[in-house]
Amino acid sequence: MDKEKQQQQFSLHENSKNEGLEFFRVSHGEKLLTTNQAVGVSNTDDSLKAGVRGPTLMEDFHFREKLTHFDHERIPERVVHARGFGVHGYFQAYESMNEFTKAKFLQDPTVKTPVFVRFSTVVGSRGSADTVRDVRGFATKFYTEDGNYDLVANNIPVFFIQDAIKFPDVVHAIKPEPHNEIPQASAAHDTFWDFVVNTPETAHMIMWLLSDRAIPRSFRMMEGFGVNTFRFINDQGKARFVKFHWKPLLGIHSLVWDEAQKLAGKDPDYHRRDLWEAINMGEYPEYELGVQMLEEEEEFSFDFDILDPTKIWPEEIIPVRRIGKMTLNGNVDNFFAETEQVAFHPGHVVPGIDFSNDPLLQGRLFSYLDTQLIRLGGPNFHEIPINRPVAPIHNNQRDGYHRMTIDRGSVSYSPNTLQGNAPLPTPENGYVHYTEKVEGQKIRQRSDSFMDHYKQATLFWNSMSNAEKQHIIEAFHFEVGSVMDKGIKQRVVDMFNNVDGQLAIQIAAGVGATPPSAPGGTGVTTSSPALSQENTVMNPRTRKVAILLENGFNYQDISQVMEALKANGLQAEIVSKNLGILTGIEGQQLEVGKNYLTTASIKYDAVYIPGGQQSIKTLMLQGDALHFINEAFKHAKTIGATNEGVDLLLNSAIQGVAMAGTDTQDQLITEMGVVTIRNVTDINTFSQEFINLISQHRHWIRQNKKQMIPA
Ligand code: HDE
Repeated sequence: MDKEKQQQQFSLHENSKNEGLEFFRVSHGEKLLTTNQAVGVSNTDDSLKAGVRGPTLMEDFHFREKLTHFDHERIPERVVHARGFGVHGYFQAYESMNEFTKAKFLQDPTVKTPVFVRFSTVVGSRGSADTVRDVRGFATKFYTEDGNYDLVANNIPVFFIQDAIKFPDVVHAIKPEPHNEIPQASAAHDTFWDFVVNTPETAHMIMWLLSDRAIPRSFRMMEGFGVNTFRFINDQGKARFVKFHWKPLLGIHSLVWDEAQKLAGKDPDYHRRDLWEAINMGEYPEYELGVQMLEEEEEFSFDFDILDPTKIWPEEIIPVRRIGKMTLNGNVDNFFAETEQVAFHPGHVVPGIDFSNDPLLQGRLFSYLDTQLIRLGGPNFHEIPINRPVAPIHNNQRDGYHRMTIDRGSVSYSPNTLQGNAPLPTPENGYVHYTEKVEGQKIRQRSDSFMDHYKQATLFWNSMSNAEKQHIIEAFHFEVGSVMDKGIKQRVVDMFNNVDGQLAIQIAAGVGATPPSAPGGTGVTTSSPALSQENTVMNPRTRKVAILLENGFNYQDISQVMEALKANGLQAEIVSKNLGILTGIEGQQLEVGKNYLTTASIKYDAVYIPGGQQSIKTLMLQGDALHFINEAFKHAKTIGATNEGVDLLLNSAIQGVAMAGTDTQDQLITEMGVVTIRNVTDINTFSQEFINLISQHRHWIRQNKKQMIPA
């Protein structure tokens, strides 16, 4: 690397990581084919043979190189979080956090620190589906001027276990069962629930895992949580406990279970495609970085232990302060080079951020480097372009597999006089571990303060809306209903009776177990509004609307709605029986985006049916179109129809559930998230109402009607 390139790489600005990567990027278009030794290749389709029908010759170095490289082009997938998707971006602080931390990237609001984020699922293999019920990983690497800082977070704020020594157990239990490798990417099997009923500390996390949080609508619409307790250290050396949060500006939104399952088949790449497309369109996802801070003296002020990773710090008690914003604005050039090879580690901290004694965090500090040594094949993976800090590296570490750096000179030890003892430690600026006082006997024991496993699970349950509660019960019915062992099912009921009596009764009813005999619950009656998705930001931007259309459509209807959708940042796509061009009543032409084979209602947030007698007549005869509407209704999505379009809804299963009076009246009617209007040319009020309904995400008022809809 020449000096000029080096300089560029080390000056910190929004683009400094990108510039560092530029050095390694290669394009192959309009280039001549060579071997890895840069020798020109004359033919890559026929191996060198002794006679046209004879055996292949060993001396065919091009054949050998091509096959050998291919034979070795897989590396082990991550033991957890194997399936992921990475994107570039930058972070900018809102204000200086100097009072609390000396971390450089949190000092100057004019500085844009480059980041790389990898979202992931935990349980499934690399090729598994995106929309499975699972925790999502949300790992961020900040390339700061003081070195790399990794915030290795999840979208759920608590964890299954309290001590890292149990991590192999929980992962073995939840992964596919070892004898037959079934099921893929799912907790719905005996070994996992066997572990749960034998491990009461999982109760709180299970409530989150079975809630809507575990089936996000988009990576762009979920929170991130550092889970473990860390420390902020300021330049006077004062420490405070801190928990990290990411808050998505689009709000927190989820799929429904039936939709998530169907998407897993129809579009296993649903989440990565959503993120890829949003970034390509310039709709950059944004997340605010939030911190909850506690003074050291407050360590014992709560009825939970602040070091216990199965507990949240309720936001109403310890507020989240939003201290900056991350914008994700760049897709990768190469999935393997960037997303697959990136290596995160909660132990990658910078001065100003330190650890706590959270026993889960302590174990994590060992595990990440250890797993990466084998996954990335040796100790030099920090030299892989995506992992390189933008700040310079100088030390006496040498050699090992895949060493790229050419370290000059004879000195690779310290102390030395030959090089003036360089590279020199810097006591003033270098990382100094917080001088926490610790004393105690060596002991394998859990602290008594970690022993309550149910109170916050009750708090979570209390905080859910009726619809969210219903989803959790249905998730129990699916997950525990998939368990074969009757004893385990019964123990699930008994265990969750400790959380809430009604919950346990309802679980029992769906899984064929006996309702609990003892009264349930913890006595906790409070709730935390921050936990319910019902209280999140409602924003229609980037939502996708399917427009069902055939020849003979009313152009006036569709053009007005499409314009309004575009003006509000929503996406519209025409769906029809066949791809190609459709013609309106007055000859206007529109291109079909998808047919019923290449898409489905589950890939949209809303459905619109414009008027046009002929178009509607054709649609009425299409089972696919009616199914599309029924399914969208069942999944609680916004549905809109104008003029003759209303007749199509009256032909669907919605009729009788949510269409009272629609066939006779002309004015705008909204019922259960279905909006209609007839006999009008100006449908501006309709468009506004339609968008307003879409911004509400889903209409749970239909919750009890969904059984009536055949879809
Ligand atoms: Fe991880 N975790 N983890 N984890 N984790 C890994 O590291 C581990 C935990 C998280 O996109 C592994 O490089 C232990 C909590 C994310 O590359 C491994 C324990 C949280 C990712 C590992 C935990 C996480 C990982 C596997 C309990 C949320 C994906 C591959 C003591 C705060 C990062 C790898 C990426 C990955 C160990 C628990 C988040 C094996 C031992 C809690 C987002 O080292």
